[in-house]
Parts: sequence; C-alpha cells; structure tokens
Amino acid sequence: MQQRKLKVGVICYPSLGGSGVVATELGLKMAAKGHEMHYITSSKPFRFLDIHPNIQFHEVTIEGYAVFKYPPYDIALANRIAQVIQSEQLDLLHVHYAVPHAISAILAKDMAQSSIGIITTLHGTDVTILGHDPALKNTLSYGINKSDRVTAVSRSLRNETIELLQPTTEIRTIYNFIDEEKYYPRDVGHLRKELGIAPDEKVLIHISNFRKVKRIPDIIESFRLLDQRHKAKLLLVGEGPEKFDLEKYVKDNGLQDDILFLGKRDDLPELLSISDVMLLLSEKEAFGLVLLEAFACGVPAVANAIGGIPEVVEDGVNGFLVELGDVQAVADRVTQLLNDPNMHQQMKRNAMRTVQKEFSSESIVAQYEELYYEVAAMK
Ligand code: GMT
Repeated sequence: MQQRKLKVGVICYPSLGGSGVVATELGLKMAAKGHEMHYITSSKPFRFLDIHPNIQFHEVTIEGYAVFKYPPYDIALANRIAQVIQSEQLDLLHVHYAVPHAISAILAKDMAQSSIGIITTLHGTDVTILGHDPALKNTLSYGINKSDRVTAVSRSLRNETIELLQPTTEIRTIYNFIDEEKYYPRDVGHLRKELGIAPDEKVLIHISNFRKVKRIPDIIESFRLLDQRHKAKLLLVGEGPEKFDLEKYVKDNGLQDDILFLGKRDDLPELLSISDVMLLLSEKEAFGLVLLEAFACGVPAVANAIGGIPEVVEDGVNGFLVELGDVQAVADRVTQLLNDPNMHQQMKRNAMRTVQKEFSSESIVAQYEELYYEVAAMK
C-alpha cells in the first residue's frame, strides 16, 4: 500500500556549513519523493539552487526595538513555526540543532496547541561545545528530552551526548550523505592552469569555515614539512574568522606562491577533481561532511582520529588517520600516498566505494523517511 505524502516543517541554519547542506539536500530528496517540505528560516537556505514545487520557504522576520539588547530571534522563530503548523497543517517538524531550534519548536508546538511530533538532529557543536557551557547545558537537555525522536550524525556524537547529558529520549545515529549527482570526478584540466598549478605538481586541499576548531595552522605546518613541498600546492577553500590571520602568516613566511586561499567557492566538485589529498585536522568534528564530498570525487583523506571522523575514514583504506596535533605524521602519510601511485589509485577507488556502500543518499534518506512516518503517526 502506498503511504500518504507528508508535510514537514524544517528548521535549520540557512548559512554555509555542513548542517545547512544536509538539511537542504534532505529536503530536496524528500520533495522529489513527493513530500511537501516547509523551510522556516531567517533567509533562504544557500543550496536552494534547484527550486522544487514541493518546497516552500517561510521567512522569519523580526523588528529591532530599542528596549531589546538582542532581538529575540528564537521567539520570533517559534511564533512563525506555530503559524506554519496551523496554516499548512504540518505532520511533523524536523529541526537541525537542539539549541536554539528544538527549543523554538517545542514552544511553537505549545503555542499552536498542537500534538505535532518533533525530530531533532544533532550536528556536533550544539553538544560538543554548548553541552559544556553551564549557561546552556540545561536548555540543551530540555530540547533533547522534549523531542519525540533525536538523531545524531555519528555514533561518536551519539555516545558523547549520552555521556554528557544522560538524555531520556533515545538517540539514533543517522549518518550524513551528499548528493552523488553533484559530487563526482570531472575532467577539469583548465582549472589547474587557471590556478597556476604546474602539470607535475600535486594538490592538497582543505575546505572549511575557517574557525579555530579546524586547526588550519596544523594544515599549513604539515604542508611545510612535506618532502616534496616544492612539487605541491595547498588549496585552502572557504571563509571564516581565522582567515585574515592565516593569510598574513602565510605571506610573512613567504608561502603565498604555494598556499592558495580561494575563498568561498561554488565549484567544489571541480576543485576536488584536481586534488590528490584532502586534509581535515580539526580538534572536534562530529562527522566531517567534506570528507564525503572529497571521497565522492575520488580524493582520499588524511584526517585526525577524533569525533566521528574514524567512522568515515578507514585508516589505510580510503585515507589515513593521525593523532591530533601530530603534523609530522600528517606530512609522512601525505608523502607516502603521493609517492606510491598504486596505493593512491587504490585509495581513490576505495574512497568512492565508501560513499556508494556506506553513505549512499538513497539509504540515508530512506532512514529519515522511515523516521518521518514514525513521528507523523504519533500525531
Ligand atoms: O563544522 C562546522 O563548523 C559547521 C557545523 C555545521 O553546523 O554545519 O558542522 C557540524 O555539522 C556537520 C553536518 O552534520 C558535520 O559534518 C560537522 O562535522 C559538524 N562540525 C563539528 O562537529 C565541528
């Protein structure tokens, strides 16, 4: 028997970042399956490139009043969610991040006097950082415990949440995924030329939001320690708070010809297609969505063995795992990989296979869809 199509309210950060990517890609896939997806956010999520007729956007607006030191966005969001629950007759809410989004959803449900179910997806920093902040820890627990279902993007994040908060709601791991139709290896030789990369040079790549947690100085240091540094370029892709100081450091150390800051780019699949190794040396990483993006384009990774990374990178299979802060080990592993074309080829193939076998969008979206039906049936 064919199940009815659902009306889902989605609350996420519409900004650049893995959680925003997952929330929007999931919406696009659900919309393609016939579900009606209602995004309730402050602005249009950035990857809403392919507008689908089953996707609607409900903007949260808030006036600035002199009496408020901070505009009460979370309350305005709750107000908007409550309106949409009623106007669109939603079947369930899927919120990304417990704080503040689950809190706004719980308030909205009460305001709308609705029995709607709430799914909260934990992405990482909401637990790994806010969970340690006494000012927000209780609120975080409340958001999780008042959700009907909670998912975490890795086993590591699930375990950390349980250890830290002892939640009363069960937490299920549902891994992240990428759109395989966007991420695949392409023939883009011209891009190497445009970026001034010589035909015999190897390419290392790092993509992030340039926050401290990404430990980009470790990436630069490992690059400096590379044996064949004179035959390699490091691409640093993204924008964020650390970028200015890093650019200065690179210039002051005369590395600006080999370390290229490319800023925010829309052509990530193309940049990955010209890359040989992805570096991800964060100190916290619940999953590391860029690893999947790299793998799908046939780029193995050298990454830190922290958080959810070991659930994605299998040491010696699709890349290498190193200990946090061990920049020499990073340089050694990259050197080993670049000096052994057979190993590199095998790891490229394994990386692509990892995406197909363990993180295929079809299987992950099916897990979310099953959860959606479970929660919709509770109403
Ligand atoms: O990594 C960030 O700084 C951004 C953050 C986000 O909100 O997108 O990423 C988190 O969620 C991603 C999607 O689930 C995960 O792939 C990232 O590992 C996670 N970041 C951290 O845990 C630091």
